[in-house]
Amino acid sequence: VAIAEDVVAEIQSLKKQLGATILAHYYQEGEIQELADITGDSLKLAREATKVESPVIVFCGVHFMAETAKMLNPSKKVLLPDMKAGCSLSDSCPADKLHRYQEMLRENGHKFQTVTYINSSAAVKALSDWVVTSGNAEEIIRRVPSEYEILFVPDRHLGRYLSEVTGRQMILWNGSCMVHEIFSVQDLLKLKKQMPAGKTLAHPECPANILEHADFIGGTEAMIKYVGSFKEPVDFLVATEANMMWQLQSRFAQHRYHPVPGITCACNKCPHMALNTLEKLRDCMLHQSPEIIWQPEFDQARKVLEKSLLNPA
Ligand code: CIZ
Repeated sequence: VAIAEDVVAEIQSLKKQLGATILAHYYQEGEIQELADITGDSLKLAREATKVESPVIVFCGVHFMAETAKMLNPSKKVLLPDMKAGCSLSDSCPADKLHRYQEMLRENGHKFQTVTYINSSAAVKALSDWVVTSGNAEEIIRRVPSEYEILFVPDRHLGRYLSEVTGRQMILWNGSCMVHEIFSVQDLLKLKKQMPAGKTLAHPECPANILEHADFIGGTEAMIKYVGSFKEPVDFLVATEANMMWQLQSRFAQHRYHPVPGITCACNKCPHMALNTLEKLRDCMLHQSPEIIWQPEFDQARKVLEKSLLNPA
């Protein structure tokens, strides 16, 4: 405990020294969320990043999120505590493979727009017409003119769900999130039996066999709104990255939160998000590294991000 307190004090002092704003995703450990100036999902954090006036942004999240912050506020130094904090969805869709696939579709006469989940690299965003998050995907898909087919990348589960709720046919990329893909249906059904009045929250990155048992389907900001609508104590069964429960607990302490177990784990956490620790948060400020450096593909990706995230219809 004493060591953690020292690190927290060091982080606070470095933050002042550098003039840093700490942004943290809801999937970070509670001790990191607690230290952040702003917590949020990727949509909220992307929008907040554009408003940061301090010279340094420390992004506690994964690589594509820090990259997005840099693209939307290029004059800032953007630090990420661990450069290896990646994303299985992003890894499933390399830009050269997507480019070849788009060419193949065009050669075969498809007229389509590419709608890309934010969990992707800047190079993939640069090949896209739109970037969506779980928070704005439905709205953006409704903006795609109906004469176009939609190529949705890289999350096939989110794409299937969005296709169902918007009624739009989609060509789906075969990617998935390593966290949301492995919730155990059997364990969820057991929990529901133990708590028949409980409410199940599921993220739309989960496969259909989990979503079909959910009382509420939505991204993390939507989950917060939904949970906040209950005044009396409720048992919530939570099928998203387990650190989300810290955020829910800190806002709505009257409820009880139960993680839906993964197939191989009782509490399903993202190993990439977990690479960021308090010590690495301190060290990245101390050394002003690792830093997100501007890449040539950022210019085009930035245009797609601005059109999609900062200009609501
Ligand atoms: O959009 C995000 O931040 C992710 C990855 C999940 C969510 O729903 O917040």
